[in-house]
Amino acid sequence: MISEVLKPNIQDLQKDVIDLLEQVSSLMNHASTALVSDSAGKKYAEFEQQVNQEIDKVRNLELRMAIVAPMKAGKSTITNAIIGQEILPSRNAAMTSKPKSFSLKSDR
Ligand SMILES: Nc1nc2c(ncn2[C@@H]2O[C@H](COP(=O)(O)OP(=O)(O)O)[C@@H](O)[C@H]2O)c(=O)[nH]1
Ligand SMILES: [Mg+2]
Repeated sequence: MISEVLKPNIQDLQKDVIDLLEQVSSLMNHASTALVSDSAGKKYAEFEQQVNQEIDKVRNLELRMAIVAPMKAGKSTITNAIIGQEILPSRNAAMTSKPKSFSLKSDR
């Protein structure tokens, strides 16, 4: 039996990820400032911006995940398992033959 203490807590995980990304963002800012006269400085400023966008996604609990595999590999099955609902048919035959996109917003 897994103790309650060992169960992952979404708020703690979210905070840890945001803390780490903020450290990365700060490093990128430091590098872009230090290399301002170099072309690399611009690149680090872009990295910083990208990391900040990812921080916003983690704050809003947004997840974008590509699930790509051949037919009948289990894409629909794993999508349903991740979401926790049978939103896609999953059979031993071609069921969902076109690219699908879902947007599920957390209520939190
Ligand atoms: N043995 C086994 N069968 C699986 C697994 N995942 C999915 N399947 C079965 O493989 C078949 C195709 O799965 P599906 O999710 O529809 O594949 P998709 O075409 O990639 O979306 C279904 O009959 C599933 O029940 C798995 O991990 N193990
Ligand atoms: Mg499918």
